Amino acid sequence: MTSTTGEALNLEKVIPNAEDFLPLNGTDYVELYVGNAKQAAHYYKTAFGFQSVAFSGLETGNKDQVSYVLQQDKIRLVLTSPLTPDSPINEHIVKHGDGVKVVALWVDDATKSWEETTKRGAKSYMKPQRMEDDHGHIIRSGIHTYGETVHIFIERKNYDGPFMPGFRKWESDYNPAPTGLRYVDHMVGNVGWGEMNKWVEFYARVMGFAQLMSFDDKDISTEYTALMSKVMSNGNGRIKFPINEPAEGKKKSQIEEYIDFYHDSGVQHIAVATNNIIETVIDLRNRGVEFLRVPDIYYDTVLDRVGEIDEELEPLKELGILIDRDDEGYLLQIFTKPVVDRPTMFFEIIQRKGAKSFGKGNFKALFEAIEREQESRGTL
Ligand code: TYF
Ligand code: FE
Repeated sequence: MTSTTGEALNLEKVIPNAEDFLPLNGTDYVELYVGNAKQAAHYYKTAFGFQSVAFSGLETGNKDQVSYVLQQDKIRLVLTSPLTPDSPINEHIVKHGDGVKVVALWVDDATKSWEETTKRGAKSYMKPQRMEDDHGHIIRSGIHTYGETVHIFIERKNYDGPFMPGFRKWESDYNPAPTGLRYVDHMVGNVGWGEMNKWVEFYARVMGFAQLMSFDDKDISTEYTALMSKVMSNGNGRIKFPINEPAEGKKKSQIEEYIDFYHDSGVQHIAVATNNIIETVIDLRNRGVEFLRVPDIYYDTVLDRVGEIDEELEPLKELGILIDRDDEGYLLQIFTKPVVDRPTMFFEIIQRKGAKSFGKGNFKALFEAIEREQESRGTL
């Protein structure tokens, strides 16, 4: 398997005609274990513009846990809280705080997905199981990945309900407008010291992913902190998982800070795509979402680096949106502050205009902005 530094690779050239033993249609849902799912659901509706879709809890006969399902275009979020002291979800929350438990992947055959991955060494989380109701049936199965995070494979070709059996449609009178978020572009995992290659190999061997890019500590370091990152992608490019590990610097890497507070490897950021980042970010800001900011001087030279772009520079500067270019085009991106109590999970808003990369040209300015946040928390 080949890799380059910071350059996008054409996967078809990397694995010509390779048979995909794990065809993936996309991200099915992302499930967070949270302390108060009702309030978290309100936050994702109000602040991010997600729509109410489905519910499971006491009213549907579920006495163990409560889940709210929210959706915005192709992005589906599930927010789950325990209802009893002996639910294992409690332990997850005690250890990690609110965070991503499940990155669910939409497949045509959940049984085959489980068989192909477990026979290549994945640890099973859930054997293939069929669940049915009036709307048909789904089949799901699951495997463990880094930390306590899991992948659940969802086969829903014989199902037309709002989410899956066990859930019913959630009709709410409170429906804030969407903010233009469209699909999950990538989801990033932070893993412990020296563990990046182990998880890169896991995605290659167990799930048939290929490495798109690699960034070493020389690419990703400021005067003070460093990290390393490799981007893994499935064959059709719909699922992209960068994996970060901390690297040695004068001060504490943001990845180490994450691991210190999450007490484990876990999902660091969910990058969501928009077709109009300026409108989306104005909307999100008006709804109270807080973003990281780079110094204004970033905008003095950015066009020398990225060349001509369709957007006016002034609103990008006003909002703190970052710009980068690769061989195929450019991208616009911005990062929220952590959206949970601990300095762990955050969102990236991204608009791609041809570029297939991840914003390498912004890493230094971005990581210096993160250091200022670490400084303010006393964790640098
Ligand atoms: O997903 C990426 O690789 C980019 C860059 O802590 C990035 O969004 C990498 C690490 C990080 C924040 C952003
Ligand atoms: Fe990202």
